[in-house]
Amino acid sequence: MMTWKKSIDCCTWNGVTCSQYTGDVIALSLLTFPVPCYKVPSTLFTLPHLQSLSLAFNYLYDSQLPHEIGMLSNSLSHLNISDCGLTGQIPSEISLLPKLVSLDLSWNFDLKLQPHVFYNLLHNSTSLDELLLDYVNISSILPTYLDISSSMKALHLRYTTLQGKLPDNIFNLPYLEQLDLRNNINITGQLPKIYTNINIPLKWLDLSYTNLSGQIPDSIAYLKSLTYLDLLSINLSGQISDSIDHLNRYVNPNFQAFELASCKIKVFPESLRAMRKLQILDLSGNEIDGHSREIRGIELSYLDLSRNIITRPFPPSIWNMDNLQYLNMSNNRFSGVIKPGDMNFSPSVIDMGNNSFSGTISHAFILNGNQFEGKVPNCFSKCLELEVLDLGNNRLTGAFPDHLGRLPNLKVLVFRSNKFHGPIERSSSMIAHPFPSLRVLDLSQNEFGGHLPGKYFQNFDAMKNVIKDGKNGYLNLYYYNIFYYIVIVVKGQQLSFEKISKDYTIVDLSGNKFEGEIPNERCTLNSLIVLNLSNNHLNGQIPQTIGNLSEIESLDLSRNQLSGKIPQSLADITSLEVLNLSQNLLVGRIPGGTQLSTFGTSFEGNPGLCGFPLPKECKHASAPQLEVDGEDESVFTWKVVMLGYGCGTLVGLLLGYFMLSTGKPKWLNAIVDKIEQMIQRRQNKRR
Ligand SMILES: *[C@@H]1O[C@H](CO)[C@@H](O)[C@H](O)[C@H]1NC(C)=O
Ligand SMILES: *[C@@H]1O[C@H](CO)[C@@H](O)[C@H](O)[C@H]1NC(C)=O
Ligand SMILES: CC(=O)N[C@H]1CO[C@H](CO)[C@@H](O)[C@@H]1O
Repeated sequence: MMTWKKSIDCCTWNGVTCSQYTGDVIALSLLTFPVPCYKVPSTLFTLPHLQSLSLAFNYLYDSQLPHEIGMLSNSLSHLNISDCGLTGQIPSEISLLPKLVSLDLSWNFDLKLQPHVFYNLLHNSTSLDELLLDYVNISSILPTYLDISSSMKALHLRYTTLQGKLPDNIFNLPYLEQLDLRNNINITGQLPKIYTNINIPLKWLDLSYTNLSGQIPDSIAYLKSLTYLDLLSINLSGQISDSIDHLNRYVNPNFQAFELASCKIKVFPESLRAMRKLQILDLSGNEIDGHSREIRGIELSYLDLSRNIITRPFPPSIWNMDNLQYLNMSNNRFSGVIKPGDMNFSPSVIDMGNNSFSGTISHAFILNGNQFEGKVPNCFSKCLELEVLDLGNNRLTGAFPDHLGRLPNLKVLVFRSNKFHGPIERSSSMIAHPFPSLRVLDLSQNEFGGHLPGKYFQNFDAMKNVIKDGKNGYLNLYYYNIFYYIVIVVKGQQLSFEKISKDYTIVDLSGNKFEGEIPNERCTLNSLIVLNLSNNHLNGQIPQTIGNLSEIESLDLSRNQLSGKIPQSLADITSLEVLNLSQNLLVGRIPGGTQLSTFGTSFEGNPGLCGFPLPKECKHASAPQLEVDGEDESVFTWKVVMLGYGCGTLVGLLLGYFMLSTGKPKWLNAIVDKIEQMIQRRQNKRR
């Protein structure tokens, strides 16, 4: 509302529409408030002629939808408060808005709707033509006979914890065009038979992730308007392929989406060939091992054949699908060579992981876990939208592809376990502001060498000055409804993440050949949470300024040649949960009286170290090193790294990591429970 100044006519404010005739405010669309808003502003309900109110995608911090919504009963026709963090009960006044045409309260994870209000909305709101309640907790039992007003065209009830048998008349609703009951795992029963072939207007049917069983009735072919069918993960038994091919025979050539994942299908349904307008094809998680000839000649924008047992060479016709945005071929046994130039298009997501591809890569996104060889091609530098590049676990060689530094949106870069070599920074080829958005850098298990990449660190703007108030949101690793994962080692465990907090960053340079000192810089890394420099050739002392890492939770410097004594400042970091200094050349007394003594095995393999928790007692002779700490020139400290995270931040990590770690950071406690719920729901949803 910052743009709203009192002096000018309110009808000219952003998002405000006034009636041409009366000058009354009739529509308000507050797509993202410029400032966080803590509740639904009650003044909104005093606009007596308001017809349309949209607050979607604003975060309203746990506020409730007030009863005052009833004050708009004479005017309100469109209400959209989706994805706003609303909580509590939806007031019953919502079903007393006679002019309401469209109601969208979806994606508010803690919102509840009482069953009687739900039935009123379905039955008595005679103007309502779309009711979108995805993720609202309704918990009511579906009636055997679904009695909805004749105006209703779209009913979206994903993940609403509805229960009971699928109503017998879902194919008998004369006006309903969209029915979405996805992810209501307590809905049981079978797909009802259809006894009439009069025009059934149903275009969109999503019954995925419900507990339906039985077979697809042949009469499903009567759904002549159907263009979107999603029966993903339904426990259908019997001759599923037969039913599909029956549908195949009667197939509506206008089909746009065909999603039959996890349905035990063994062959590509032949009817695909007839679906010339198909956009979305999801046959993932089946038992298909055959040819994919049937998808030739279709212009898909979404193709998921993952988790099958396809052993064929990769179908080249896919490379000619100009509109393809999402391609998931992972977890099959596709073989063959992908040649540079094969892929003439740039999908937002490609996942070809866990196959048996060989050859060089041309253009890709997530290609983790193949056997790609060769260099990272330059064509990536054209992917200006690229946010995540995971080429981990391949056999890529060559120097660090520093042209990636030009990608303005690249946030996650994973090169783990390849055969890259050489220095990361070559002053000759440094671009001015490399990697401005990078937050997660995993170059572990390669053969990179030279000094730690201080210049890069200096430029990682997205890792600096992060205000960790939990409000920065997440980089979601999903596209459409599909989630993919980034696998990273955190606190010694390999974890997979589907969502990355924008607050956190991680740098894992372990298992390389980096050499030289960890230089000193008098900056603060006060937000760093995870840093892994283990298994390199770093030498010199652990700098006194390490104490500036006041929030670090996981620090692994093991298996280097670090010398000198452990600085007291390290011992003073209270946030440390994992510390590993083993296999170095450290000497002297382990600072006592602090939590360092709880890191039992973190000091092993440093013959010169003594004192608790090591069994070796300290002799007085080992005291002299004490004087070495200080700020004089000879002390090696954190220059590179500090420079890098530049007075700002190398911050910790990902949501999953917080969920799995026992000690949640204090500032996160307030929101973590809610996020856990969300994740749980999403995980269930994925299931
Ligand atoms: C650091 O990296 C090494 C090698 O990649 C790994 O084994 C170790 O578990 C990591 N340390 C932590 C604390 O995550
Ligand atoms: C510390 O690192 C060493 C070598 O990398 C490893 O063997 C050991 O298990 C690690 N110890 C702890 C406590 O993580
Ligand atoms: C900003 C900050 O905390 N800087 C500290 C970094 O560490 C050195 C040495 O311990 C301190 O002198 C600085 O004050």
